[in-house]
Amino acid sequence: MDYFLSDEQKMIVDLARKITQEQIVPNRAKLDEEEAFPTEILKKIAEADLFGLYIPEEYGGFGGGVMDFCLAVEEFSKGCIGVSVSFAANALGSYPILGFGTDEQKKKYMPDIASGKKLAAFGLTEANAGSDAAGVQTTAVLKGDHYILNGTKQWITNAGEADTYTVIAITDKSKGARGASAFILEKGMEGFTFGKKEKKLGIRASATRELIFQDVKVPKENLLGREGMGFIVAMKNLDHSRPGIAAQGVGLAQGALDEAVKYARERVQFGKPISALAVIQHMLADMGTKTEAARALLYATARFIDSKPKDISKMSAMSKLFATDTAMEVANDALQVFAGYGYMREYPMEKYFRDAKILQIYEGTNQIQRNVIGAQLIKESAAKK
Ligand code: COS
Repeated sequence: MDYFLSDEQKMIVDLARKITQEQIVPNRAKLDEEEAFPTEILKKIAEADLFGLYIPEEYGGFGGGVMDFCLAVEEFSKGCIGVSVSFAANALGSYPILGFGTDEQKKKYMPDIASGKKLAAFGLTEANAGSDAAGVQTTAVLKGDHYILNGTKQWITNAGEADTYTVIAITDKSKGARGASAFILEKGMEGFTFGKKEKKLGIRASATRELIFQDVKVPKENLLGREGMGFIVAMKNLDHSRPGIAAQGVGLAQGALDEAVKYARERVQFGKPISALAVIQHMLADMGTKTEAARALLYATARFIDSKPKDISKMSAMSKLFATDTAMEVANDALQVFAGYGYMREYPMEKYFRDAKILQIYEGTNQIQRNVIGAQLIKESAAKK
């Protein structure tokens, strides 16, 4: 299928594919087994200059957009989403700075993120603020030239590995969602520590930890936007980054499908390859059709966002919902094609299957995506009257 990529975009795909084939695929089982962060692979991604794809040139990036970023994420995800999420979380961690930071803040933080010298992470989720993002309890109290932060963030991707953190905290409890504010924190600030590395079902190469704030003194100039804008910063951040999760879904589905087709051609039962059986062909046909549909919706959404429309929430949520439900279904069916062998750890199918589940959960469960889409459809209908 030709999606009319530009020459630069084809180059991004080639570079990312090479890293996937040469670095990610040969190392993914070991990284998964050892639950080891993919530091060396991220270095290769930095050497290929792919960290700055979505970052404007004036801040050290490539000057591209969501589409360019998603193309790279999709390729890495064909190999391993434990690796690709460690790459993609940088966009989630840094978009609040790009979207709401001052020129000074962008100049200070973005070039190191664009070069891959420093990783970024985003801190929104807490023990009691998951789907209910407005339920954040971490507080930020202004005292002189500093905000004093107290609280704990949970399940933060890249926590401990990243140097730059964008964090949502409450500055005015009485105002609900409008009482939240966004801040830039740096690893090493006094009172800012990390919890233990979480043990997970899948994406075991990625690092997930708590962010713990005990009287952390954050300079006033690290506030992003204005006080009270934190919830909007978080929502707009998710609107921009959810297509990246869709790209993980498309890549994972394609990776699992490719393995299943190859296996079906090689596996002989009843005196012929199982690929000759209609039942297998039909499973592959459904997997291929859904994956291509997910890709088409993702690319349309990414290009739509790059055209800078006013409201992107609905399309962003649709692409995340469809691609990640597809990834779960395709991983399930691909494992079924491998049957008993698929259940064994020496084949990659059980890892695709374990990894796929998180896609329906992080950056908003797929139930939350349906809430966002449904609410927007109703709003659009009401606006027509
Ligand atoms: N862009 C801009 N503004 C937005 C917005 C968006 N995408 N989404 C909501 N807002 C605004 C609303 O317009 C509303 O503004 P007013 O107060 O002026 O009316 C305000 O923000 C509150 O919105 P709403 O009432 O819809 O908030 P809810 O508390 O009901 O929450 C959901 C909305 C469920 C969509 C939100 O909490 C959410 O996305 N949850 C999932 C969080 C998530 O993805 N977590 C994953 C971990 S982060 S990696």
